[in-house]
Amino acid sequence: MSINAITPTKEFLDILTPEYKALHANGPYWKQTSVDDLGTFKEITEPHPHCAGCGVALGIRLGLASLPSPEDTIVIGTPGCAYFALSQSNLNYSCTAFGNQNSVASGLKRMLTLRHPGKNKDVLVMVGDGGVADIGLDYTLHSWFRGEKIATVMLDNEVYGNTGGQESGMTVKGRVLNMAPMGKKFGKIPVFEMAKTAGIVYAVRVTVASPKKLGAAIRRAVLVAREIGPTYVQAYTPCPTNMKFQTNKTIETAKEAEKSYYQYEEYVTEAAGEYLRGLGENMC
Ligand SMILES: Cc1ncc(C[n+]2csc(CCOP(=O)(O)OP(=O)(O)O)c2C)c(N)n1
Ligand SMILES: [Mg+2]
Repeated sequence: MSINAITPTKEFLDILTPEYKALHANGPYWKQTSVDDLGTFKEITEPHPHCAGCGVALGIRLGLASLPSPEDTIVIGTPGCAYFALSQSNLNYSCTAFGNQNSVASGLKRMLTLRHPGKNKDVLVMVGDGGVADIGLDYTLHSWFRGEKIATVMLDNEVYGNTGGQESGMTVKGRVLNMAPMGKKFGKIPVFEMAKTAGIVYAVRVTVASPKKLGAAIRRAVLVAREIGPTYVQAYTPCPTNMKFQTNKTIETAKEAEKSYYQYEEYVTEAAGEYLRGLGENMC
């Protein structure tokens, strides 16, 4: 893949939107970036189609700014709010049928490894909590048991945001939603803990209220997945539309969660730690 991987077709140039042209001209392919550089390049088209104050869109922007090799990365999504931003990024992107993202990612990673021996081709899954914890749970866990060298990011807004507000496995107990009027009857599925027993070699639980930590988590998850094994980042990305808080309170909401049930945790196996230290990564 080269920096020209996403190239507008000449014949269509005159009908492409200015936003898409700006994205192509100023996308994140040219240099290694970090969350500190946000605002100096475009990671997705603006305006993006998410609701005001969307935590998922913020999580995606932080993640895309942190990729170690964006030009050699393919992002795998699935239906959900994340899809709308990812499909408008200047990156190789593919959307799967709802839930089977880690199966598709496994196949792609194996194919890229065979096709480009000796080169790093990063496969990054970025999907919602419903995609990971509900319909995709078995595929996700099995990709971890198999030790597939892919990074999985859950953008956890604790709801099926895209379809109007049904409860997900990651919704907290008792939460009343547009389409869960009686309140959820059980607590969050412990995917973070399950990841550890399913063979994940590096995992981080984090929120969008800690942008540098979130960026570092995604960068490290991609790096470790190259050499050591499957990695997982669970990022809390609160949804003002469904949780019904003010659109300027997203970070505040995430900060509150950090103090109670969404504490930062970095789980590093010995092999992953040794590899990261060898790359000069100072652990949080
Ligand atoms: C097989 C299948 N079942 C159901 C759907 C409908 N569907 C689309 S998105 C979605 C929920 C997504 O929730 P989540 O993964 O949490 O993402 P969010 O929209 O909250 O970001 C559902 C049920 C679908 N597209 N395909
Ligand atoms: Mg969701």
